[in-house]
Amino acid sequence: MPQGRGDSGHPNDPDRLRAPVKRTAQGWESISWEEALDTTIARLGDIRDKHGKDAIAAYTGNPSSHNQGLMLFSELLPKLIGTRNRFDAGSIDSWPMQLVCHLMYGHQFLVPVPDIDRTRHMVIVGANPLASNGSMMTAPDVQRRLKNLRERGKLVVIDPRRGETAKVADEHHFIRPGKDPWLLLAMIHILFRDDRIRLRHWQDRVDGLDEVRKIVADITPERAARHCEIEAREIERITRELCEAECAALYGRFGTCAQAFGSISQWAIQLFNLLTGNLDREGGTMIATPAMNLLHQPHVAGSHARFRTRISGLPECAGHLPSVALAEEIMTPGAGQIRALFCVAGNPASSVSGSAQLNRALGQLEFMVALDIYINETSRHAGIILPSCSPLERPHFDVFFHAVSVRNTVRYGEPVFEKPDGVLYDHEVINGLAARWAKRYGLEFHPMTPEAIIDGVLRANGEYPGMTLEEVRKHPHGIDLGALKPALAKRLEQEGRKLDAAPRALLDDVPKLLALPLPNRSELLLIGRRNVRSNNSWMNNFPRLTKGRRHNQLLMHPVDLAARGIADGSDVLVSTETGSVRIAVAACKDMMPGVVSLPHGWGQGGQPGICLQHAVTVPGANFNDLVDTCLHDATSGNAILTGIVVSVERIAR
Ligand SMILES: Nc1nc2c(c(=O)[nH]1)N[C@H]1C(S)=C(S)[C@@H](COP(=O)(O)OP(=O)(O)OC[C@H]3O[C@@H](n4cnc5c(=O)[nH]c(N)nc54)[C@H](O)[C@@H]3O)O[C@H]1N2
Ligand SMILES: Nc1nc2c(c(=O)[nH]1)N[C@H]1C(S)=C(S)[C@@H](COP(=O)(O)OP(=O)(O)OC[C@H]3O[C@@H](n4cnc5c(=O)[nH]c(N)nc54)[C@H](O)[C@@H]3O)O[C@H]1N2
Ligand SMILES: [Mo]
Repeated sequence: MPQGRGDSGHPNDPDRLRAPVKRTAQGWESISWEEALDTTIARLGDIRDKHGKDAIAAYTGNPSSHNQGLMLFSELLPKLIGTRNRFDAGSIDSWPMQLVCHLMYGHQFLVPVPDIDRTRHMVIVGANPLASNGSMMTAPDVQRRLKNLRERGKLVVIDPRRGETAKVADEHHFIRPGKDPWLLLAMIHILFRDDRIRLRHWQDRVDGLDEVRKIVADITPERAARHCEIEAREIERITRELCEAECAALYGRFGTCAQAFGSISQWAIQLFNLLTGNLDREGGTMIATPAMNLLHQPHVAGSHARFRTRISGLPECAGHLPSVALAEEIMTPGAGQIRALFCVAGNPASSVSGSAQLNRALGQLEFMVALDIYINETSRHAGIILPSCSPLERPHFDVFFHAVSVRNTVRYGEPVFEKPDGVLYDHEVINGLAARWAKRYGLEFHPMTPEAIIDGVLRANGEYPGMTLEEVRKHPHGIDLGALKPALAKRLEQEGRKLDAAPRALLDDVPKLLALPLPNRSELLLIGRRNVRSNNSWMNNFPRLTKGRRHNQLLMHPVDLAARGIADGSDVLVSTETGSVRIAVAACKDMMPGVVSLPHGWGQGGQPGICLQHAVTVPGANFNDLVDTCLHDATSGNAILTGIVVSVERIAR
């Protein structure tokens, strides 16, 4: 192994693709950009001509949100093609949150962010910012910020695992996975019961409060406690303390999105902040008003259920379809069947539920093109892979994450390394494809650069006069535009609308939640976790990140291990009706008894065709081999990736 390999990230990774490759009977072959782009469009065009535009699907992965070229360009080709089969990683992540914001506030990016620097009381439900660095809450050095918060007030974490953030909190409560809606709706029940509603500036600006009151009327803390396994008197106290704090913020992320009824959880979180007078208030939760203001873009405001997937009838959200439906849409014959995939910075074969099924589906596509830097679980199925610069070789402007930042900020980061010869930026690859498609179909197309678009949006934002990209570039460490300010009520007023506290799509789902039987306590439930040394599925090829203490075992409480006669450190078989994986188990008193935890994004080893020399040697298992694609949040179609019923067995020697 070369000295220092991987020390500076992707530029040194010997497996990183630097030129386009095509799959041949003899293996992968490097080809020129001309050939790669021409062939890709010829193949996609032929499929479109024969089977129609919906026969080409697009999938956009998570790194797109962290990449200016992809944030601004990944939709370009799918839109030119005109396919409605567009999927994204948001639907295995945050759709419930964005959908709720769209339904309540009218825009999917009107995401209230905890005012972490001023709040006096923060309750975190289903997020672990110390591992994730925050999510839909851009909070650099979150550890220091939480420490300061604790000096001012109190931090409470509600999580089935006593994880990194819970350990630095004042208080932690275990909760039964997937049962947050019970806790959160009971907290709202208490507000109505005890006359604790404080609307402040929202008075007369909210519709639907009566419906909310009615729907929580029977969700008493006692009833909720039997589902979520937090005692009723603790639910009362958590609620009371939030109400009595001078200002408070309730924040929930991945754990409360990718769960059964994730949309109801997210709705209840927004409602709670509203009803305690903390929404749109300093020290509570507020929307960011950054220099790059996506809120001025009405075409990205979001939408819901305007059309549905062909087979299972799952709803679109913001024009995209839920990724849990991708496999069946490829595998089920008939009009509208997907036959080609344009996969952009995504690894659905690892990251989406039902990995085994999706791998089979991807293998049966007529053609797939992957914009990716690696040959991994997903791109190994491609006919052509189009690589791009590594994150350190391109400039970076955070198109999205300033919009959910805990302060208003703007920054343009210059590349750390020079762009290598012959390597293209992601947007250049997409422009090359779009130009060819436009030519083939006689469509109009004018290539742009991310910088031109960003500059245009900065200039159009009247809030920060004189803000241009040139100005931002003069400040390599970024410009701090100040603390968040209340802006949501004003915005709704300008739009002549009220906040919708009781969107029909959410109300309609509550009876389904209430009809659920009490949990079966003998069931073992699987949850995930994140670690600072890995990022979803694609950072496992760096020896420096995978050496030392292993962090991807199955964590299990000693009581659960003993009940099954399993020894700490041994290999176990984790199974569901969908699949099973073999993995080492580690005893962990930080787990809630009855709950086990396995991180996602692992298990490259033993799979044919993956060209990640180091990652394939790292032991691990793919969580999503265990998850059925039929598991989704009914309102949004988001995948359920937590609270999965599993069995864990000793492997006989
Ligand atoms: N069980 C379980 N499943 C989960 C989760 C979980 O917690 N548990 N988390 C979910 C979440 S939150 C998310 S966001 C998804 C992620 O799902 P995906 O976005 O589908 O998967 P990633 O693992 O992030 O893979 C990203 C891909 O992009 C490539 N890539 C990285 N950088 C670049 C770049 O700059 N340009 C290009 N062109 N390609 C690049 C990588 O090589 C990799 O193939 O996974 C979800 N799946
Ligand atoms: N180092 C690192 N950072 C990352 C990522 C990464 O892979 N690695 N991924 C990035 C991405 S794509 C995202 S979306 C963000 C996610 O950011 P976060 O939402 O902060 O992510 P997680 O660390 O997955 O935290 C989810 C927490 O929910 C808990 N949980 C699981 N199920 C339940 C439940 O049913 N109820 C409750 N109350 N809690 C539950 C888990 O134990 C975990 O502590 O992180 C981002 N940052
Ligand atoms: Mo994510």
